[in-house]
Amino acid sequence: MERVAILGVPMDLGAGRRGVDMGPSALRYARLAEELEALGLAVEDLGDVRVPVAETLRRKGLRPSGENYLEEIRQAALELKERLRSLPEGVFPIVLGGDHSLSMGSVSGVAKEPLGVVWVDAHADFNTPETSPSGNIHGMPLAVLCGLGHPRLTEAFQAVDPKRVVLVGVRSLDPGEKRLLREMGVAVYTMHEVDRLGVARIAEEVLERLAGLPLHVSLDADVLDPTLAPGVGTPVPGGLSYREAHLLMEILAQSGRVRSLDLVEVNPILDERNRTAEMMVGLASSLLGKRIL
Ligand code: HAR
Ligand code: MN
Ligand code: MN
Repeated sequence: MERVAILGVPMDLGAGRRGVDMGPSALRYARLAEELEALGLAVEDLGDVRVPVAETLRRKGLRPSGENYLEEIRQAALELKERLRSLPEGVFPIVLGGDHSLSMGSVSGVAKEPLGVVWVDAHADFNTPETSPSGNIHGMPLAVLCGLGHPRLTEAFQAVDPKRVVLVGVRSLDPGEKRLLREMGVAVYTMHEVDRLGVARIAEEVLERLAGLPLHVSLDADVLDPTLAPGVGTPVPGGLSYREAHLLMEILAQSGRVRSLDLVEVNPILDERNRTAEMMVGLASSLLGKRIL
């Protein structure tokens, strides 16, 4: 029986608005563990990584230079990294967010060997302090993982070759991000490609491009169309449909190569009766092998 470890990161310090710190609770309340157990998986919830309470830090962590709460986020992501490093071989970690800055810790934590990263997001999260329009670190983690950004972050979390990263579902990019993505040669399937090619073809291309590598999937709830997933801080119209999102998870699951997963950016304050968390739990089930027939 495959073993799954759940680890929460109740952090919203990387986001521009409050509430994603409650995402891990919402995902647990949406019966993540029970749904996975129903698939025959052995699930253990390891609790949460320690994250400082935002109200104890307000103002203190805000930087005019544009990387808000850098040290606090770094520390939480480092703890996540260490906890993932110490998991026994063969355990499949699911990290619950929390804002997407935690993925600096999750990806670097699982990247003991060369790894392919599938970043499923309306955004590319490829800003640096210089290109970020907001100073919010949740817009920067993929750049950091590829070695770009604040040295305090890249020295701790650089972990992937940009050629082994694929973005899917993107529809909101800042000008500096576009330039950096091109310069680094990151593969980007925007919603334009989703419309033109379809998710099935894209998923096959992703598996081909990352051939032979174990895969980490980082799933940002805002990749979904906001009509399906209203509980996100930065909704962007024109996202993945219910079936597009599930089909992507199903095809990745069938490859047998996915080793770890992030479920991030669920904001229960902005949600409707927890439907965004429920949607994310459904997608996690598909990625871990749930089949229609
Ligand atoms: N690109 C914008 C910024 O850097 C918005 C970043 C977005 N938010 C997320 N991450 N939810 O995917 O400020
Ligand atoms: Mn994101
Ligand atoms: Mn996003």
